[in-house]
Amino acid sequence: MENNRRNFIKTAAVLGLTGMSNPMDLFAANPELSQKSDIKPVNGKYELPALGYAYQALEPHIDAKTMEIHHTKHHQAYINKLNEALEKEPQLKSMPLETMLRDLRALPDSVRSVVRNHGGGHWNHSFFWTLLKTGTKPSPALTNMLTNSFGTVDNFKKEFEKAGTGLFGSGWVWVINQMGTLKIVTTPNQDNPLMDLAEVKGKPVMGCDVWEHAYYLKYQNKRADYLTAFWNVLNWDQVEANTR
Ligand code: MN3
Repeated sequence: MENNRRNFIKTAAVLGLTGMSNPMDLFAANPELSQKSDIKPVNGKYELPALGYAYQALEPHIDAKTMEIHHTKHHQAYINKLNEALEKEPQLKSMPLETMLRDLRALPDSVRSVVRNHGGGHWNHSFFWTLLKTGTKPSPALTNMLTNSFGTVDNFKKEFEKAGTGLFGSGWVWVINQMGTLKIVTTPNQDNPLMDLAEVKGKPVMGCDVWEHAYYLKYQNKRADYLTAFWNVLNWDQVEANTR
């Protein structure tokens, strides 16, 4: 009984139904998400990871409705398409997603573009959710890294925003770690810097989804405003963890 009640509260919070002022209290870090680099199917199917926070947790910077649709519709759709494609090549189900993305050229023609687009979508969103949290700031160590790479933290932000607004169409802005130096890169669609076909390759330490579905409800066509607001919800602690 007690367990059912707890599960209900948890589910209600995830669905954004409780209206609690601090939904983070209900959640510990989600181990599934922290293992993002080893995303694998469970019983033959990739699954939608829990966010680990409520949809309204990022208000007012990213609104609850956007988060809910982005997670349950967009992210889920990438997973569904990926699962569907892998039915054609079931031997790939034992391979971590990241391994497939790093070597797309080695995949059978029948699934390569689906793994690139929808497998990329699954990896990118699983990574993105872990980067969202209000109330953190760059530690002295991360500030040092950013200063060494971009002059100042403010300049880093400016360059990141410029890359995001300058990206034509749908895609992602990333920060990659190249042997201790951080670098800003962009990718189209659901590509990412892990992929063998990426123009600039590297390990992502952060990324921002600049598809319109990530911001349109609240910001409409104003991608620049979304990118400015993004700094309020960036989990700097996770960014630092990703540099290690
Ligand atoms: Mn998206």
